[in-house]
Amino acid sequence: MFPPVSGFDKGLQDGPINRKMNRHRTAWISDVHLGTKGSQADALLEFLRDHEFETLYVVGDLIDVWQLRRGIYWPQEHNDVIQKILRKARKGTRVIYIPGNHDEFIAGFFGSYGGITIQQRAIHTTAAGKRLLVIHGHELDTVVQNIKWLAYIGDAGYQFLLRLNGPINFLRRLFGFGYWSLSAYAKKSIKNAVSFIGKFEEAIVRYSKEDSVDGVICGHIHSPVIRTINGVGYYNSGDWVESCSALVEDFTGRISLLTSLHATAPTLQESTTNAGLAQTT
Ligand SMILES: [Mn+2]
Repeated sequence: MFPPVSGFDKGLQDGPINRKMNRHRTAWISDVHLGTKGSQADALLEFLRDHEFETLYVVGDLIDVWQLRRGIYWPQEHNDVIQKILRKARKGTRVIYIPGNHDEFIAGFFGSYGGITIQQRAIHTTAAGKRLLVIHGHELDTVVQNIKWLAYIGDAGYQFLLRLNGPINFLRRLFGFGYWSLSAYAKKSIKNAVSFIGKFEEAIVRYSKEDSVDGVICGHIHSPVIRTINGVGYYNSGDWVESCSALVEDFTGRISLLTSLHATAPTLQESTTNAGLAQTT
């Protein structure tokens, strides 16, 4: 006779025994940059394993095609992330994929595929009835690059620069330049970084006014935060290169930012009953 193992049935479904499954109405992740050495795919795998969502937004730059063109880097964990997202979609999570600038080839596949929808932007309605615009954020690059001129050229210039964003990057690609990276540019100096993050946040909030939304959710600048700017909610889901962050909405409509979700256990020891308990942070 074997002694009964408590919690065994619960643990069979997904992941190790006693691992706590967190349920959310919605989650947003962005800037995973699969295909680059910096991508913390193992951390994201843990997050996807330990959290369940009714809806998962992938807010751009899941795969870094710009980097892959310089040489293929594609370890197993990067495959596993894709598989895990597809599996969630099969199991009932509604997945909405909004391509960014590093995975813009995905934009050639707008449409619905089973549980996955690929679309340019989304309006998300929270459980509390708030309307939030969801975009990656690279749409604002030309505006932010030329922010100094905007004071002189006003609103018409703003609209013009917005429309220039696509063509400019098309030309850059045609002539073999990489995508102009706002975050890489900003990182050149702390002073630039602070100023550019601020300019980006203001620019995207201004952009969202056209949709008369209560807030905007984006990624792109790898700078996770929730704040209010000019009465509009600004939510940035951050990245899985440095901050390992995600936005989650609970069933009352409250949105929180989870950060530092770095991988806790590189090699899982799924056999011991107490393994899950020791990992509480
Ligand atoms: Mn981006």
